[in-house]
Amino acid sequence: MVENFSEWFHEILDKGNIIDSRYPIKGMSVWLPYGFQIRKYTLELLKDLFDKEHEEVLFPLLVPEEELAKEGIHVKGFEEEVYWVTQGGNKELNEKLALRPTSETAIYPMFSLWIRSHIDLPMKYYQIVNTFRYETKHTRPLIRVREISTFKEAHTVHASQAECNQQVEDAVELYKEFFDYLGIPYFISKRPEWDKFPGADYTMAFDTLMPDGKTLQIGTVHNLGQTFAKTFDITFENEKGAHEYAYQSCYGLSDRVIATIIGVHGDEKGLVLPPTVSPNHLTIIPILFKDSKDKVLEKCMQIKEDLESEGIRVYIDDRDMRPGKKFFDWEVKGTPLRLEIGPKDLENNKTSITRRDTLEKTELELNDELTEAIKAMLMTIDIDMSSKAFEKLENSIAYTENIDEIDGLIKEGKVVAFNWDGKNPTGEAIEEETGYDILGIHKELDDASDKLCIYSGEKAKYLALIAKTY
Ligand code: 5CA
Repeated sequence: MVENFSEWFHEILDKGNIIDSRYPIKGMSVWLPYGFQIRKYTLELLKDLFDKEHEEVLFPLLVPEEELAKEGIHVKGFEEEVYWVTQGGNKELNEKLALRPTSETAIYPMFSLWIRSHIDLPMKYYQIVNTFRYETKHTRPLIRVREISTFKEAHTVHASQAECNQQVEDAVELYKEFFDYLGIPYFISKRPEWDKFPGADYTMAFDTLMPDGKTLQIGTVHNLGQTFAKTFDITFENEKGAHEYAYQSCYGLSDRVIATIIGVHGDEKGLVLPPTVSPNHLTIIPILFKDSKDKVLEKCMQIKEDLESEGIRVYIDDRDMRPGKKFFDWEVKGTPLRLEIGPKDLENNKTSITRRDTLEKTELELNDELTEAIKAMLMTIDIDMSSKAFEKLENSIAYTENIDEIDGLIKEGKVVAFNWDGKNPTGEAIEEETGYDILGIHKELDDASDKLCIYSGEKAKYLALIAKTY
């Protein structure tokens, strides 16, 4: 799988009924029913986290050229990626309209109308929409797409820089919680200057490691300071009656979350879904023979009802086909637990359950304790999948003080930690010399530290990470 991650990934998207990327526009795909359900449960999880402190809104897809062009640095960052609508029917439009690549320029003119006083703040909105980016790098389903079909973007406005900085920290915590629920391990780094979001003061990024040894940016939190407020005239009257520009943050996740669930947890047999987002927690495969069919199915229904009353999602696969084929199907689809039950099991009052993550088979009594036993198994799967993934990520970090070792380590599948003086020219020279990307600042070094920058030999300020990235 590691050698052939790309092939494996495409095969899983197809066999797992996740998405069909044969849609006749490059970089755009169709969500299939099973994939759509995984997407749905993932969104539910995120919405639950957002809804505690954010309110959901929905802005239009189109952005007038005038608004998009307002924030100079921002528009420069996106100008080569914007899709334009120039005609309505046969008529040329008076003003070109952009398909949002992200929604700052759609949302902030409205913030300018809505925000008047410190009483209106903080404002914390989010929306889940599709965004469009004419990516010029090699497109890959879910990973680098031209229609991001599930863009979760939050935009917040605050009355002080301190509160805004706190929001950035809170957003990082929120994303940590979200990825923890999914058992997706991450590195958090402060992106280097040259790689921050266009228009932001600074960007905090989450990266995970994919099975091919490349890191994937799976989420970003941006501190926008007052830059956009100045451009879009977002002001408020503070407690002293003076007018001030507001402070803003924004943060986003994309379809990459699903790509990571697939890539991080999957194995050579297919998907391995964390229970939290799996369409079925447990799939029952009845072993059916003509004379005992009704009895077996009746038992299956009873088990299903018992489990569903405890919030466990159950599917009975009673298709008319060989059980072996069904086992194989559900292995590919990564259902966390598979329960088999046939006439013999009914006689012995037993059933066997197989865990997808470890492929371990356990016999259980068909009694009142079955539901509790299954609940406990799901919890164990959740914990085990997560620790396995986090452990793998931690073991992938290698430290070096010799720039010549970076290439070899990355080729072994490592993410490399090194000491950096934090200066832009040094960072860019390191990227140039190694051919890899600096993810950013992993940790600040102690003032008393005597570590030297791997490139300049000057006193190092940070422990930074460098990797082969998507
Ligand atoms: N407005 C901000 C925050 S909402 C923003 O657009 N940030 S971003 O450009 O960094 O995008 C947010 C996240 O979307 C990125 O961290 C990355 O994980 C994901 N992403 C960006 N471009 C693509 C793409 N073409 N395909 C899939 N995911 C993408």
